[in-house]
Order: sequence, then structure tokens, then C-alpha cells
Amino acid sequence: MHVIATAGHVDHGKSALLRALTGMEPDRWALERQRGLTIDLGYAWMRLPSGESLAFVDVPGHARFVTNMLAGVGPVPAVLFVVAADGGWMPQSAEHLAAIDALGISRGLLVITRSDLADPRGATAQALAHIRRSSLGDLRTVAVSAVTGAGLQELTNALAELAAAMPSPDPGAPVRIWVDRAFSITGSGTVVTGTLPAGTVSRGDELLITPEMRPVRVRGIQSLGRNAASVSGVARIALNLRGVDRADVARGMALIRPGQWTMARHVDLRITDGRTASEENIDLPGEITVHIGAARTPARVRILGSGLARLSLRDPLPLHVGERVLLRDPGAAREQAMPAGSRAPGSSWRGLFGAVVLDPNPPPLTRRGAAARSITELASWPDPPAAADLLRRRKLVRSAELRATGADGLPEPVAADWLADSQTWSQLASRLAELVTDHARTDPLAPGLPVDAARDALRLPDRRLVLALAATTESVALKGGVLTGKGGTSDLPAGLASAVASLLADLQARPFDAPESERLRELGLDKRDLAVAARYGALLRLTDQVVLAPDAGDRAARILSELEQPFTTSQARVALASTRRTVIPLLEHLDRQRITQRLPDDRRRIRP
Ligand SMILES: Nc1nc2c(ncn2[C@@H]2O[C@H](COP(=O)(O)OP(=O)(O)OP(=O)(O)O)[C@@H](O)[C@H]2O)c(=O)[nH]1
Ligand SMILES: [Mg+2]
Repeated sequence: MHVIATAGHVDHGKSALLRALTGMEPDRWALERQRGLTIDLGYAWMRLPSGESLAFVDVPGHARFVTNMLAGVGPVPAVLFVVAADGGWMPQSAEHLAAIDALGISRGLLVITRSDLADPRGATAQALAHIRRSSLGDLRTVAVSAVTGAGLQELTNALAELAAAMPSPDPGAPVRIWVDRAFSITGSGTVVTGTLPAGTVSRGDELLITPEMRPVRVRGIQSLGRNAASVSGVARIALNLRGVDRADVARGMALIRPGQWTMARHVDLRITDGRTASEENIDLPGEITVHIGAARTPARVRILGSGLARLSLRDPLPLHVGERVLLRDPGAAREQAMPAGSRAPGSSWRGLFGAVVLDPNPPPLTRRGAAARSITELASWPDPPAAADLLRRRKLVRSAELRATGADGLPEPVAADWLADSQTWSQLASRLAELVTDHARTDPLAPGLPVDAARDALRLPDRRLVLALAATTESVALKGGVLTGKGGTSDLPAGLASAVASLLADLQARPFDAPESERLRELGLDKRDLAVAARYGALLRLTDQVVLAPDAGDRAARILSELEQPFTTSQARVALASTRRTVIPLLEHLDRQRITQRLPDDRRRIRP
């Protein structure tokens, strides 16, 4: 299926054209049919000779209903641009074209309607001259009459060619359906309709309704009047929903699959519209309406410069990087729609701007100079920005958060689900190395720098990041739960190395039985020597006189974790083949490392 929206000035024959083409009535309301005027969106569809379906969204041409028009065109990739042979280019021809251009829609046909009433050539030339300068470029043109049927066959052929040339979106793409209608059916409950631009929706899916993120379940799906178990975009779909009242869902909300979209409150954008006064000096008002898909919300504008702006949205919108949004200045639009003759038809439409989402979750600009830095940074971003660009700005972020921006090229996590900008990560690694060295210098008698102290000093949100940094930093080792310089006996001052090596040899047979003071004396090791050896990471020092091999803490933790939890000191002593003299400071060491937890009854357990 493909979905195409109409566009064009009021009364130029958009609805009559769809009626003639599809045999369906796009004007759904009695009032619309009475007045011969489309007010709200209409829907109709046809089958092409190839068997493929074409769904149409019919929009109103009257200036008063332009927000409905924008909701219809917003989610749709192609347009039937309608100009009446006897009407020519008119103000809403220009306004609709400006909207299409701002949205970046590049596919469509120019249809010259009412060609039984006037020679279509004049209107064709006039329209093509305007359209050529927009994102639509050079359009194929067909002249038709909805009354005589002339040109309808040629139009069907042109539609078939247009459909054949349209790309098929990825059925695995993130799901976001812009709701354009909601109603209730007795017996089935709430039904919403909308355009699904890409991705797949299936019966039984759980989706969220924005902006409240209320979960709903898809009970049934219809597409073009038929039940379906699952539908892939592009498609017009009607969803029967469980979990929401008719009154709680309305046009402009979206149904999204959880985790796939960023609910944007603030957005950094690049203004892409060529009609702006100048790149440096965008003529955006302080308050503007943002349109995307069938949604719109008021927003405050902060111009950053260099064609960049930050918007603060009143209602958050589900966005991805690289998406086109339309910015509309309601004030300028009113001015422009003023009395006929005050402004030549066909002049370009002020008050409408196209923009591309660069960052749907930008950092606050609180510190001095933050705005200037942001401009320099954003100005260099490609369109669409990649994961690496967003990561450079965030430095460190959970992968789910970055995935929800829709950016391509997510790197492997550095630890757990954390992603890090590579420059930030190597800076952190060198700072960790410095911290470990400084700590050893200022506190030589300590066994090493505790992981949590390093985490605090580096202001990291997760201790697993410290462990990952230690693992990637050449000069840092994790021993017995603390960070030390990577050492071992070979780095020890001469004389000390061989004595420590003898000590470690003793410990091989009974790793949790610390050598007696007599043995230490025999090897010529005093308190100070033991402290130095511990600082080099060659020993684990539990007290002045009680030392074990550097990996004793980890080994003890493994053995203790196999005991029935919690365990007593004496059970630990037996399991470790240790002595009271060693096991008590060893367990206290494990408590400090937060590997074990001491309970009020003096028993312990391994922390989860
Ligand atoms: N003679 C003739 N009249 C037409 C043709 N197409 C439309 N009309 C008439 O033009 C008038 C407007 O047609 P609509 O289809 O309602 O126009 P529209 O573009 O949908 O108007 P809005 O939805 O209000 O913007 C109606 O009276 C139609 O009968 C045509 O090809 N030939
Ligand atoms: Mg109409």
C-alpha cells in the first residue's frame, strides 16, 4: 500500500477528484457535503491495475482549516497537488506548497482539475513554475475533469508509476502511528485511525499513547476496511484498542512502541528553510507552533545562531534525530490570510519554516558559555546526526537512551549498558591512573584506592564503569577489591622482592593462613616493608602484621559464596582453612569491600 495526501486551494476539486477516482466519499460529515467544503480529513482508497492499493488522505483547502491540512500531510510521503484549470495559482496553493516544502516531501503529481471549464495550459505552466522551486521539483502533470471523466485513466497510470517508484519502508522500523481520528464502536470500544509510515503493528501488541505514555493493547486491526493480523507501513490503519477510553485519545497523540522513541520536551533543530532572512539571523518569533505527523504543540523558541534553534515544547513529542518538523508562526499566517488583494497570490509563504531534529534530548544550557559551545558543536553535525555525534555531547549515556533517539551506529557498551564517547573514556582512564598513583603516594599504608572512592572522584554514575576503566588502563590493577598500581614482586625495591616471594610461596599451600610474626622476622620483613609491598600490589595487607597474597580477597569471596548463607566466623574459618588471627581481619576487609555484609548477630553473607 501507498498513502498519498491531496493539497491545493479551497474549491479546486480535491474531493471531487477522489470521488471520481475511487468511488468513495471523502467528505465524511453531513455538514461538509451540505456546504460543499471539506473541513476535516477524509479517507478513500483504490486498487491499481497491479493489484496494489493506494490510500488517499483528503485535506481541506480553506485557510481556516490549515491545521487539519497539516495533520493530513504530515505523516504522508507523497501528494496529489491540485490546481483548478479555471482557478490558477491561489493563496492556499502557495501555503500548501510551503508546508510540503518545509516537510521535505519530494514525490507527487500535479493534477489540473476542472479542465472541462478552462484550458488547463495556463494553470499548468503557472503551477509548475512555483512547484519547481520546492522539494517536489519537476512534477508529472495530468489534466482531468471529475465531471466528464477526461484524464482519469491517464491519472491512474501516472499514480501506478508514482507508486512503483516509491520506496517500501523498513517493516522492522520503530513504530509510531499518528492518530488522526478516534471514535468508539458499540461492542468493540475505542478505535483510532492513522497513518503508519513504517514498521509493523500486530494484533496483541502493547503500545504507549503519547504524551501520557498510557499502555494500550491492540485488540484488532483493520486496513482499508479489512481485518488484518498485522500491517506494515506505509499504511492507513484503524486500531481497536484495549486500555483506553475514547475520551482519552485524540488527534495529535501517537501510538508508539516502548523504548523506540525519545519523548522530547526540548529539541535542538537546524532550520532548513531557504526562505529565511539569512542563515545567521533567523526570523523566528519567540512562540511558534511545531507540527509533526498529525501532531502540533506550541513551543518557545531560543535562537542559538548559525541556523540553529532550541525549542521548549508545551507537550512532549515522540521524536528521532534527522526528522523533519514544520514550524508555523500562527501570527504571520493570520496576517497573510488577510484580505484578498493585499498580497499577490503566489508570493512565497512567510511564517512557515522547515527544520531537522538534531537532538531530541539536549543538555540544559545553564552554565556560562554553554550556548556558544552548543552552537559550535551542533553546527558541525551532519544531517541526520549519528550516534557518535550525540555521544560526544552526552559523554556517557545508557544505551537505551541513545537507541531511543533513532541515531544509527550505536557503539558497544564500555560496561553493562553504558556507552561512552571514546575521547571521554580515554580521559577518564588517564585520570584513574593519576588517582591511583596519588593515592599510593599520600597513603602508602593503605591497600589501594577503593573502587567507590574512585567512582566518587571521577563522578561516575556506576561503579561498574570504574571496574571497566581499570580493566582497560594499562597501569592500574584491581586487587582484592581495591585499585593499585600494576606491580607484583618484580617492581618491588631490590631486597624486598625475594623476601616477599618467599612469603607468597608459603601462602600457596595455605592461602588464608597469614605467616606468623616469627616467620616475618626470619625473612627480615618489618611493618614498613609490608606496607610498601602492599602498595606495589604484591601483598594484601589486612593489619600491620597480617598479610596474604594479593588475590586472597577474591579467592575467599568465591569460597564463601558457596557456603550456606549467612555463615558464622567459625564456618568461614573452617571453609578457608584459616586461623582466627587471619579470618577476622580478612572478613572485616571483605566487609569494607562490600563483598560481605555483617549481620547484627555477627554472622555474614555475601552481598548479591
Ligand atoms: N465542472 C467541474 N466541476 C468540478 C470538477 N471538480 C470539482 N468540481 C466542482 O468544484 C466544486 C469544488 O469541488 P470540491 O471537490 O469540493 O473541492 P475541494 O478542493 O475538495 O474543496 P475543499 O475541500 O473545500 O478545499 C464542487 O462544486 C465540484 O462539483 C471538475 O472537474 N469539473
Ligand atoms: Mg474537499
